[in-house]
Amino acid sequence: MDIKRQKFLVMGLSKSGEAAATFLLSQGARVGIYDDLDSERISLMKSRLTEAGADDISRDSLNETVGKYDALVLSPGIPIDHPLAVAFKRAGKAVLGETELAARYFKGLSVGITGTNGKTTTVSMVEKILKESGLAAKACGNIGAPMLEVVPEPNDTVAIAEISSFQLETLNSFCPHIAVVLNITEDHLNRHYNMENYIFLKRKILKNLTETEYAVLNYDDPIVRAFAEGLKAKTVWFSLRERVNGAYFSEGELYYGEEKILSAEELFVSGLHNVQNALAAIACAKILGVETEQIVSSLKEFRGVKHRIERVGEVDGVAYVDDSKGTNVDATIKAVANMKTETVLLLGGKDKGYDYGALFSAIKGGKAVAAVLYGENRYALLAAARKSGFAGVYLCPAFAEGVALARMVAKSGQTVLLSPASASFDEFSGYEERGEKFCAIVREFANEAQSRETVCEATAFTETE
Ligand code: UMA
Repeated sequence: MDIKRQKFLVMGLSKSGEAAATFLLSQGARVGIYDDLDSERISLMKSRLTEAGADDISRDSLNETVGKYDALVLSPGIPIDHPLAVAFKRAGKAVLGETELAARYFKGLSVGITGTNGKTTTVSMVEKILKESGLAAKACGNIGAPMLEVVPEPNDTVAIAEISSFQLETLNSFCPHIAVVLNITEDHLNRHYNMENYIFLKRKILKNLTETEYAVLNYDDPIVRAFAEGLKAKTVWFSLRERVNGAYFSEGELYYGEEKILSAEELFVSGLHNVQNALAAIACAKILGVETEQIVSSLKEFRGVKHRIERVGEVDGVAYVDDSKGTNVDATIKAVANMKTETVLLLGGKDKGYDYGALFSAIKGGKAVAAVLYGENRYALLAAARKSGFAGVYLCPAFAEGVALARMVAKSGQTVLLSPASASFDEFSGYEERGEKFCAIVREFANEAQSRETVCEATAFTETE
Protein backbone atom coordinates (compact mmCIF):
# COMPACT_ATOMS: atom_id res chain seq x y z
CA MET A 1 0.00 0.00 0.00
CA ASP A 2 1.54 3.30 -1.07
CA ILE A 3 0.36 5.48 1.79
CA LYS A 4 1.48 8.74 0.19
CA ARG A 5 -0.98 8.44 -2.65
CA GLN A 6 -3.93 7.57 -0.42
CA LYS A 7 -6.54 9.49 1.54
CA PHE A 8 -7.52 7.98 4.91
CA LEU A 9 -10.46 8.86 7.08
CA VAL A 10 -9.61 8.07 10.72
CA MET A 11 -12.74 7.48 12.78
CA GLY A 12 -12.58 7.47 16.59
CA LEU A 13 -10.16 9.93 18.15
CA SER A 14 -8.80 8.23 21.20
CA LYS A 15 -5.56 6.25 21.63
CA SER A 16 -5.79 4.15 18.43
CA GLY A 17 -7.19 6.93 16.28
CA GLU A 18 -4.50 9.37 17.37
CA ALA A 19 -1.74 6.82 16.75
CA ALA A 20 -3.16 5.98 13.30
CA ALA A 21 -3.64 9.61 12.22
CA THR A 22 -0.17 10.61 13.47
CA PHE A 23 1.47 7.67 11.71
CA LEU A 24 -0.35 8.27 8.42
CA LEU A 25 0.49 11.99 8.48
CA SER A 26 4.16 11.17 9.18
CA GLN A 27 4.13 8.98 6.05
CA GLY A 28 2.80 11.82 3.90
CA ALA A 29 -0.81 10.60 3.55
CA ARG A 30 -3.87 12.88 3.40
CA VAL A 31 -5.83 12.30 6.61
CA GLY A 32 -9.36 13.25 7.59
CA ILE A 33 -10.38 12.87 11.24
CA TYR A 34 -13.81 12.30 12.75
CA ASP A 35 -15.39 11.32 16.08
CA ASP A 36 -19.11 10.93 16.88
CA LEU A 37 -18.51 12.55 20.25
CA ASP A 38 -18.17 16.28 20.92
CA SER A 39 -16.15 16.80 24.07
CA GLU A 40 -13.26 18.85 25.36
CA ARG A 41 -10.95 15.87 24.96
CA ILE A 42 -12.00 15.40 21.34
CA SER A 43 -11.58 19.15 20.62
CA LEU A 44 -8.06 19.08 22.03
CA MET A 45 -7.22 15.99 19.99
CA LYS A 46 -8.65 17.61 16.84
CA SER A 47 -6.53 20.75 17.42
CA ARG A 48 -3.38 18.65 17.80
CA LEU A 49 -4.08 16.61 14.68
CA THR A 50 -5.23 19.48 12.45
CA GLU A 51 -2.07 21.37 13.43
CA ALA A 52 -0.13 18.34 12.21
CA GLY A 53 -1.99 18.54 8.88
CA ALA A 54 -5.21 16.52 9.30
CA ASP A 55 -8.60 17.71 7.99
CA ASP A 56 -11.38 17.93 10.57
CA ILE A 57 -14.49 16.30 9.10
CA SER A 58 -17.87 17.58 10.28
CA ARG A 59 -20.86 15.31 10.92
CA ASP A 60 -22.74 16.99 8.03
CA SER A 61 -20.09 16.10 5.48
CA LEU A 62 -19.51 12.56 6.77
CA ASN A 63 -21.48 10.83 4.00
CA GLU A 64 -19.42 12.60 1.33
CA THR A 65 -16.24 11.02 2.71
CA VAL A 66 -17.18 7.67 1.14
CA GLY A 67 -16.57 9.15 -2.32
CA LYS A 68 -13.61 11.27 -1.32
CA TYR A 69 -11.47 8.91 0.79
CA ASP A 70 -9.69 5.70 -0.20
CA ALA A 71 -9.85 3.94 3.15
CA LEU A 72 -11.47 4.11 6.57
CA VAL A 73 -9.37 3.54 9.70
CA LEU A 74 -11.70 2.36 12.42
CA SER A 75 -10.92 2.44 16.16
CA PRO A 76 -11.40 -0.90 17.95
CA GLY A 77 -14.27 0.56 19.98
CA ILE A 78 -16.30 1.08 16.78
CA PRO A 79 -17.93 -2.04 15.35
CA ILE A 80 -17.24 -3.19 11.81
CA ASP A 81 -20.98 -2.90 11.03
CA HIS A 82 -21.08 0.82 11.84
CA PRO A 83 -23.04 2.46 8.96
CA LEU A 84 -19.97 4.39 7.74
CA ALA A 85 -17.84 1.24 7.68
CA VAL A 86 -20.60 -0.54 5.75
CA ALA A 87 -20.78 2.36 3.26
CA PHE A 88 -16.99 2.26 2.70
CA LYS A 89 -17.08 -1.51 2.14
CA ARG A 90 -20.03 -1.24 -0.26
CA ALA A 91 -18.06 1.34 -2.24
CA GLY A 92 -15.20 -1.21 -2.52
CA LYS A 93 -12.94 0.78 -0.17
CA ALA A 94 -10.68 -0.63 2.53
CA VAL A 95 -11.74 -0.65 6.18
CA LEU A 96 -8.78 -1.28 8.46
CA GLY A 97 -7.62 -0.73 12.01
CA GLU A 98 -4.59 0.82 13.64
CA THR A 99 -3.26 -2.69 14.39
CA GLU A 100 -3.52 -3.58 10.70
CA LEU A 101 -1.33 -0.57 9.84
CA ALA A 102 1.15 -1.67 12.52
CA ALA A 103 1.12 -5.25 11.21
CA ARG A 104 1.97 -3.98 7.72
CA TYR A 105 4.74 -1.59 8.75
CA PHE A 106 6.43 -3.18 11.80
CA LYS A 107 9.69 -4.77 10.65
CA GLY A 108 10.59 -6.68 13.83
CA LEU A 109 9.43 -9.97 15.29
CA SER A 110 6.11 -10.14 17.05
CA VAL A 111 4.29 -12.37 19.50
CA GLY A 112 0.50 -12.01 19.20
CA ILE A 113 -1.57 -13.04 22.21
CA THR A 114 -5.33 -13.39 22.17
CA GLY A 115 -8.02 -15.25 24.14
CA THR A 116 -10.91 -14.23 26.34
CA ASN A 117 -9.01 -13.97 29.62
CA GLY A 118 -5.41 -13.71 30.74
CA LYS A 119 -4.15 -11.74 27.72
CA THR A 120 -2.76 -8.77 29.64
CA THR A 121 -1.13 -10.97 32.30
CA THR A 122 0.49 -13.26 29.72
CA VAL A 123 1.68 -10.32 27.58
CA SER A 124 3.21 -8.75 30.71
CA MET A 125 4.87 -12.04 31.74
CA VAL A 126 6.40 -12.54 28.28
CA GLU A 127 7.55 -8.91 28.14
CA LYS A 128 9.24 -9.22 31.55
CA ILE A 129 10.98 -12.50 30.69
CA LEU A 130 12.25 -11.22 27.33
CA LYS A 131 13.37 -7.84 28.68
CA GLU A 132 15.21 -9.40 31.59
CA SER A 133 16.93 -11.82 29.24
CA GLY A 134 18.36 -8.81 27.41
CA LEU A 135 16.00 -8.63 24.44
CA ALA A 136 14.38 -5.37 23.34
CA ALA A 137 10.76 -6.33 24.03
CA LYS A 138 7.74 -4.04 24.09
CA ALA A 139 4.17 -4.84 25.16
CA CYS A 140 1.57 -3.19 22.95
CA GLY A 141 -1.94 -3.47 21.52
CA ASN A 142 -5.04 -3.94 23.63
CA ILE A 143 -2.89 -3.69 26.79
CA GLY A 144 -3.04 0.08 26.27
CA ALA A 145 -0.20 1.17 23.98
CA PRO A 146 -1.22 1.22 20.30
CA MET A 147 0.86 -1.26 18.31
CA LEU A 148 1.88 1.51 15.89
CA GLU A 149 4.13 2.80 18.67
CA VAL A 150 6.55 -0.07 18.02
CA VAL A 151 6.87 0.68 14.28
CA PRO A 152 9.72 3.24 14.72
CA GLU A 153 11.60 0.88 17.09
CA PRO A 154 14.79 -0.86 15.84
CA ASN A 155 14.31 -4.08 13.86
CA ASP A 156 15.54 -6.25 16.72
CA THR A 157 12.57 -5.20 18.87
CA VAL A 158 10.13 -7.97 19.76
CA ALA A 159 6.56 -6.64 19.92
CA ILE A 160 4.40 -8.54 22.41
CA ALA A 161 0.97 -7.61 21.09
CA GLU A 162 -2.25 -8.17 23.04
CA ILE A 163 -4.88 -8.63 20.37
CA SER A 164 -8.61 -8.30 21.11
CA SER A 165 -11.57 -9.58 19.12
CA PHE A 166 -12.40 -5.91 18.41
CA GLN A 167 -8.99 -5.45 16.76
CA LEU A 168 -9.30 -8.74 14.90
CA GLU A 169 -12.41 -7.42 13.10
CA THR A 170 -10.19 -5.11 11.06
CA LEU A 171 -6.92 -7.08 11.19
CA ASN A 172 -5.95 -9.16 8.16
CA SER A 173 -2.20 -8.97 7.52
CA PHE A 174 -0.89 -9.86 10.99
CA CYS A 175 1.58 -12.75 10.93
CA PRO A 176 3.24 -12.99 14.33
CA HIS A 177 6.23 -15.32 14.80
CA ILE A 178 4.31 -16.81 17.72
CA ALA A 179 0.51 -16.63 17.97
CA VAL A 180 -1.01 -17.57 21.33
CA VAL A 181 -4.67 -18.42 21.94
CA LEU A 182 -5.26 -18.66 25.69
CA ASN A 183 -8.92 -19.67 25.98
CA ILE A 184 -12.31 -18.88 24.50
CA THR A 185 -15.43 -18.32 26.57
CA GLU A 186 -18.45 -16.12 25.99
CA ASP A 187 -17.53 -12.42 25.72
CA HIS A 188 -18.56 -9.28 23.81
CA LEU A 189 -21.62 -11.00 22.30
CA ASN A 190 -23.45 -7.66 22.30
CA ARG A 191 -20.93 -6.70 19.61
CA HIS A 192 -20.14 -9.98 17.84
CA TYR A 193 -23.73 -11.35 17.99
CA ASN A 194 -22.92 -15.05 18.51
CA MET A 195 -20.17 -17.45 19.60
CA GLU A 196 -19.51 -18.63 16.01
CA ASN A 197 -18.54 -15.12 14.98
CA TYR A 198 -16.50 -14.55 18.16
CA ILE A 199 -14.61 -17.83 17.60
CA PHE A 200 -14.08 -16.96 13.92
CA LEU A 201 -12.52 -13.63 14.96
CA LYS A 202 -10.21 -15.22 17.55
CA ARG A 203 -9.04 -17.81 15.00
CA LYS A 204 -8.03 -15.00 12.61
CA ILE A 205 -4.80 -14.54 14.60
CA LEU A 206 -3.61 -17.86 13.12
CA LYS A 207 -4.69 -17.36 9.53
CA ASN A 208 -1.41 -16.08 8.03
CA LEU A 209 0.94 -18.41 9.91
CA THR A 210 3.25 -20.55 7.75
CA GLU A 211 5.59 -23.47 8.57
CA THR A 212 8.10 -20.97 9.99
CA GLU A 213 5.74 -19.72 12.70
CA TYR A 214 4.43 -21.17 15.96
CA ALA A 215 0.92 -21.51 17.34
CA VAL A 216 0.86 -21.78 21.14
CA LEU A 217 -2.53 -23.28 21.95
CA ASN A 218 -4.47 -24.28 25.06
CA TYR A 219 -4.92 -28.06 24.92
CA ASP A 220 -7.54 -28.00 27.70
CA ASP A 221 -9.93 -25.73 25.80
CA PRO A 222 -11.85 -27.76 23.20
CA ILE A 223 -12.51 -24.72 21.01
CA VAL A 224 -8.84 -23.70 21.00
CA ARG A 225 -7.65 -27.30 20.59
CA ALA A 226 -9.65 -27.57 17.37
CA PHE A 227 -7.75 -24.56 15.99
CA ALA A 228 -4.73 -26.84 15.41
CA GLU A 229 -6.54 -28.69 12.63
CA GLY A 230 -5.21 -27.69 9.23
CA LEU A 231 -2.62 -25.30 10.67
CA LYS A 232 0.61 -24.88 8.72
CA ALA A 233 2.45 -23.50 11.75
CA LYS A 234 4.21 -25.65 14.35
CA THR A 235 1.83 -26.26 17.25
CA VAL A 236 3.16 -25.97 20.81
CA TRP A 237 0.55 -26.90 23.42
CA PHE A 238 0.09 -25.84 27.01
CA SER A 239 -2.07 -27.71 29.49
CA LEU A 240 -3.00 -27.84 33.15
CA ARG A 241 -4.09 -31.48 32.84
CA GLU A 242 -2.08 -33.43 30.26
CA ARG A 243 1.63 -34.01 29.62
CA VAL A 244 1.45 -32.37 26.20
CA ASN A 245 4.11 -31.57 23.64
CA GLY A 246 4.93 -28.14 25.08
CA ALA A 247 4.33 -26.63 28.52
CA TYR A 248 2.30 -28.45 31.16
CA PHE A 249 1.47 -28.65 34.85
CA SER A 250 1.96 -31.81 36.84
CA GLU A 251 1.85 -32.37 40.61
CA GLY A 252 2.37 -28.71 41.41
CA GLU A 253 5.25 -28.22 38.96
CA LEU A 254 5.42 -26.40 35.61
CA TYR A 255 7.31 -28.25 32.86
CA TYR A 256 8.44 -27.57 29.32
CA GLY A 257 8.91 -30.91 27.61
CA GLU A 258 10.81 -33.11 30.05
CA GLU A 259 12.37 -30.15 31.84
CA LYS A 260 10.99 -28.93 35.16
CA ILE A 261 10.86 -25.13 35.06
CA LEU A 262 9.50 -24.12 38.50
CA SER A 263 6.78 -25.01 40.98
CA ALA A 264 3.44 -23.18 41.18
CA GLU A 265 4.30 -22.13 44.74
CA GLU A 266 7.26 -20.15 43.43
CA LEU A 267 4.96 -17.95 41.35
CA PHE A 268 4.09 -14.73 43.18
CA VAL A 269 0.71 -14.57 41.41
CA SER A 270 -1.79 -17.12 42.66
CA GLY A 271 -4.53 -19.24 41.11
CA LEU A 272 -4.63 -21.94 38.47
CA HIS A 273 -5.49 -19.36 35.82
CA ASN A 274 -2.11 -17.76 36.47
CA VAL A 275 -0.38 -21.15 36.23
CA GLN A 276 -2.02 -21.40 32.81
CA ASN A 277 -0.82 -17.92 31.83
CA ALA A 278 2.69 -18.81 33.03
CA LEU A 279 2.67 -22.03 30.94
CA ALA A 280 1.81 -20.00 27.82
CA ALA A 281 4.55 -17.48 28.68
CA ILE A 282 7.08 -20.29 29.23
CA ALA A 283 6.23 -21.76 25.82
CA CYS A 284 6.80 -18.36 24.13
CA ALA A 285 10.08 -17.80 25.97
CA LYS A 286 11.36 -21.31 25.16
CA ILE A 287 10.50 -20.91 21.47
CA LEU A 288 12.51 -17.66 21.51
CA GLY A 289 15.47 -19.46 23.11
CA VAL A 290 15.44 -17.88 26.57
CA GLU A 291 17.44 -19.75 29.24
CA THR A 292 15.38 -21.59 31.90
CA GLU A 293 17.17 -19.74 34.72
CA GLN A 294 16.03 -16.42 33.27
CA ILE A 295 12.43 -17.59 32.83
CA VAL A 296 12.34 -18.78 36.45
CA SER A 297 13.71 -15.58 37.97
CA SER A 298 11.36 -13.36 35.92
CA LEU A 299 8.28 -15.44 36.73
CA LYS A 300 9.14 -15.56 40.44
CA GLU A 301 9.30 -11.76 40.49
CA PHE A 302 6.23 -11.12 38.35
CA ARG A 303 3.77 -9.24 40.55
CA GLY A 304 0.66 -9.38 38.35
CA VAL A 305 -1.10 -6.58 36.49
CA LYS A 306 -3.05 -3.64 37.81
CA HIS A 307 -6.80 -4.11 38.38
CA ARG A 308 -6.47 -7.91 38.05
CA ILE A 309 -7.25 -9.58 41.39
CA GLU A 310 -5.15 -6.93 43.13
CA ARG A 311 -5.42 -6.53 46.90
CA VAL A 312 -5.69 -2.78 47.41
CA GLY A 313 -6.35 -2.39 51.15
CA GLU A 314 -7.85 -3.60 54.39
CA VAL A 315 -10.30 -1.56 56.44
CA ASP A 316 -11.98 -2.69 59.69
CA GLY A 317 -10.76 -6.24 59.09
CA VAL A 318 -12.26 -6.38 55.57
CA ALA A 319 -9.88 -6.93 52.63
CA TYR A 320 -10.57 -5.05 49.37
CA VAL A 321 -9.62 -6.67 46.06
CA ASP A 322 -9.69 -4.83 42.73
CA ASP A 323 -10.54 -7.01 39.73
CA SER A 324 -11.97 -4.22 37.60
CA LYS A 325 -10.43 -6.02 34.62
CA GLY A 326 -12.83 -8.91 35.24
CA THR A 327 -15.30 -7.77 32.58
CA ASN A 328 -16.80 -11.13 31.64
CA VAL A 329 -18.46 -14.03 33.42
CA ASP A 330 -15.49 -16.41 33.13
CA ALA A 331 -13.05 -13.85 34.57
CA THR A 332 -15.35 -13.23 37.55
CA ILE A 333 -15.81 -16.96 38.23
CA LYS A 334 -11.99 -17.30 38.27
CA ALA A 335 -11.58 -14.29 40.55
CA VAL A 336 -14.11 -15.66 43.06
CA ALA A 337 -12.39 -19.07 42.94
CA ASN A 338 -9.17 -17.25 43.89
CA MET A 339 -10.59 -15.77 47.11
CA LYS A 340 -9.37 -17.25 50.39
CA THR A 341 -12.17 -15.86 52.62
CA GLU A 342 -15.92 -15.33 52.40
CA THR A 343 -16.55 -12.65 49.80
CA VAL A 344 -18.97 -9.84 49.04
CA LEU A 345 -18.94 -9.49 45.28
CA LEU A 346 -19.45 -6.19 43.47
CA LEU A 347 -21.11 -6.87 40.12
CA GLY A 348 -22.49 -4.67 37.37
CA GLY A 349 -21.98 -1.99 34.76
CA LYS A 350 -22.70 -2.07 31.04
CA ASP A 351 -24.22 -5.23 29.69
CA LYS A 352 -22.12 -7.22 27.20
CA GLY A 353 -24.81 -9.75 26.38
CA TYR A 354 -24.00 -12.52 28.87
CA ASP A 355 -25.97 -15.31 30.39
CA TYR A 356 -25.48 -14.26 34.03
CA GLY A 357 -27.25 -17.45 35.14
CA ALA A 358 -23.98 -19.32 34.46
CA LEU A 359 -22.17 -16.91 36.78
CA PHE A 360 -24.53 -17.31 39.73
CA SER A 361 -24.77 -21.07 39.29
CA ALA A 362 -20.95 -21.30 39.34
CA ILE A 363 -20.42 -19.16 42.44
CA LYS A 364 -23.42 -20.39 44.46
CA GLY A 365 -22.37 -22.29 47.57
CA GLY A 366 -18.76 -21.09 47.25
CA LYS A 367 -16.81 -18.19 48.71
CA ALA A 368 -19.25 -15.51 47.44
CA VAL A 369 -21.74 -15.08 50.28
CA ALA A 370 -23.33 -11.88 48.97
CA ALA A 371 -23.42 -9.79 45.80
CA VAL A 372 -24.00 -6.06 45.44
CA LEU A 373 -25.51 -5.36 42.03
CA TYR A 374 -25.11 -1.88 40.59
CA GLY A 375 -25.07 -0.13 37.21
CA GLU A 376 -27.08 -0.31 34.01
CA ASN A 377 -27.43 -4.11 33.98
CA ARG A 378 -28.35 -4.55 37.67
CA TYR A 379 -31.88 -5.80 36.98
CA ALA A 380 -30.63 -8.38 34.45
CA LEU A 381 -28.17 -9.55 37.13
CA LEU A 382 -30.89 -9.60 39.76
CA ALA A 383 -33.21 -11.70 37.57
CA ALA A 384 -30.40 -14.22 36.95
CA ALA A 385 -29.47 -14.35 40.66
CA ARG A 386 -33.09 -15.05 41.63
CA LYS A 387 -33.45 -17.78 38.98
CA SER A 388 -30.26 -19.47 40.17
CA GLY A 389 -31.35 -19.27 43.81
CA PHE A 390 -28.38 -17.11 44.79
CA ALA A 391 -29.48 -15.38 48.00
CA GLY A 392 -27.81 -12.40 49.63
CA VAL A 393 -28.31 -9.95 46.79
CA TYR A 394 -28.26 -6.18 47.35
CA LEU A 395 -29.28 -3.65 44.73
CA CYS A 396 -28.21 -0.06 44.17
CA PRO A 397 -28.02 2.27 41.17
CA ALA A 398 -24.44 3.44 40.80
CA PHE A 399 -20.87 2.30 41.39
CA ALA A 400 -19.79 4.49 44.33
CA GLU A 401 -22.96 3.70 46.28
CA GLY A 402 -22.39 0.03 45.48
CA VAL A 403 -18.92 0.09 47.04
CA ALA A 404 -20.30 1.85 50.14
CA LEU A 405 -23.07 -0.75 50.38
CA ALA A 406 -20.56 -3.61 50.05
CA ARG A 407 -18.62 -2.11 52.96
CA MET A 408 -21.78 -2.16 55.10
CA VAL A 409 -22.57 -5.76 54.14
CA ALA A 410 -19.05 -7.19 54.64
CA LYS A 411 -18.07 -8.49 58.07
CA SER A 412 -14.60 -8.46 59.56
CA GLY A 413 -12.57 -11.34 58.09
CA GLN A 414 -14.39 -11.19 54.76
CA THR A 415 -13.32 -9.72 51.41
CA VAL A 416 -15.00 -7.16 49.16
CA LEU A 417 -14.18 -8.16 45.59
CA LEU A 418 -14.81 -5.83 42.66
CA SER A 419 -15.09 -8.23 39.70
CA PRO A 420 -18.00 -6.79 37.72
CA ALA A 421 -18.50 -9.31 34.85
CA SER A 422 -19.54 -6.23 32.88
CA ALA A 423 -18.04 -3.39 30.88
CA SER A 424 -17.58 -0.07 32.64
CA PHE A 425 -18.80 2.31 29.95
CA ASP A 426 -22.15 3.17 31.64
CA GLU A 427 -20.17 5.26 34.17
CA PHE A 428 -16.48 5.23 33.23
CA SER A 429 -14.11 5.63 30.28
CA GLY A 430 -12.73 2.12 30.85
CA TYR A 431 -11.91 -0.56 33.42
CA GLU A 432 -8.81 1.40 34.51
CA GLU A 433 -10.89 4.42 35.55
CA ARG A 434 -13.34 2.15 37.39
CA GLY A 435 -10.45 0.41 39.19
CA GLU A 436 -8.85 3.73 40.14
CA LYS A 437 -12.19 4.95 41.52
CA PHE A 438 -12.48 1.76 43.59
CA CYS A 439 -8.97 2.29 45.01
CA ALA A 440 -9.79 5.95 45.79
CA ILE A 441 -12.97 4.95 47.66
CA VAL A 442 -11.05 2.29 49.64
CA ARG A 443 -8.44 4.94 50.55
CA GLU A 444 -11.29 7.19 51.79
CA PHE A 445 -12.63 4.29 53.91
CA ALA A 446 -9.13 3.78 55.35
CA ASN A 447 -8.67 7.50 56.13
CA GLU A 448 -12.07 7.66 57.75
CA ALA A 449 -11.35 4.52 59.85
CA GLN A 450 -7.97 5.97 60.80
CA SER A 451 -9.46 9.29 61.97
CA ARG A 452 -12.17 7.37 63.88
CA GLU A 453 -9.42 5.41 65.67
CA THR A 454 -7.55 8.63 66.46
CA VAL A 455 -10.68 10.18 67.97
CA CYS A 456 -11.32 6.99 70.02
CA GLU A 457 -7.73 6.98 71.28
CA ALA A 458 -7.97 10.69 72.21
CA THR A 459 -11.29 10.10 74.01
CA ALA A 460 -9.90 7.10 75.88
CA PHE A 461 -6.88 9.16 76.90
CA THR A 462 -9.09 12.04 78.15
CA GLU A 463 -11.36 9.64 80.07
CA THR A 464 -8.49 7.93 81.89
CA GLU A 465 -6.72 11.17 82.70
N1 UMA B 1 -16.47 6.42 18.86
C1 UMA B 1 -17.17 6.93 17.79
N2 UMA B 1 -18.29 6.26 17.38
C2 UMA B 1 -18.71 5.10 17.96
C3 UMA B 1 -17.98 4.58 19.04
C4 UMA B 1 -16.84 5.26 19.47
O1 UMA B 1 -16.83 7.96 17.23
O2 UMA B 1 -19.73 4.54 17.51
C5 UMA B 1 -15.28 7.13 19.33
C6 UMA B 1 -15.34 7.54 20.81
O3 UMA B 1 -16.01 8.78 20.96
C7 UMA B 1 -13.88 7.64 21.20
C8 UMA B 1 -13.22 6.62 20.26
O4 UMA B 1 -14.14 6.26 19.24
O5 UMA B 1 -13.32 8.90 21.00
C9 UMA B 1 -12.91 5.42 21.16
O6 UMA B 1 -12.14 4.54 20.52
P1 UMA B 1 -11.77 3.20 21.28
O7 UMA B 1 -12.89 2.77 22.17
O8 UMA B 1 -11.32 2.22 20.27
O9 UMA B 1 -10.62 3.67 22.30
P2 UMA B 1 -9.03 3.69 22.23
O10 UMA B 1 -8.58 4.63 23.29
O11 UMA B 1 -8.52 3.90 20.87
O12 UMA B 1 -8.68 2.24 22.81
C10 UMA B 1 -8.52 1.12 21.96
C11 UMA B 1 -9.03 -0.10 22.73
N3 UMA B 1 -10.44 0.12 23.07
C12 UMA B 1 -11.39 -0.77 22.83
O13 UMA B 1 -11.16 -1.82 22.29
C13 UMA B 1 -12.77 -0.44 23.28
C14 UMA B 1 -8.21 -0.27 24.01
O14 UMA B 1 -8.62 -1.48 24.66
C15 UMA B 1 -6.73 -0.40 23.66
O15 UMA B 1 -5.98 -0.44 24.86
C16 UMA B 1 -6.30 0.80 22.83
O16 UMA B 1 -7.15 0.93 21.65
C17 UMA B 1 -4.85 0.69 22.34
O17 UMA B 1 -4.69 -0.38 21.49
C18 UMA B 1 -9.43 -1.30 25.86
C19 UMA B 1 -10.60 -2.26 25.90
O18 UMA B 1 -11.55 -2.02 26.63
C20 UMA B 1 -8.56 -1.57 27.08
N4 UMA B 1 -10.56 -3.37 25.12
C21 UMA B 1 -11.60 -4.39 25.15
C22 UMA B 1 -11.37 -5.37 26.28
O19 UMA B 1 -10.21 -5.52 26.73
O20 UMA B 1 -12.36 -6.05 26.67
C23 UMA B 1 -11.55 -5.17 23.83
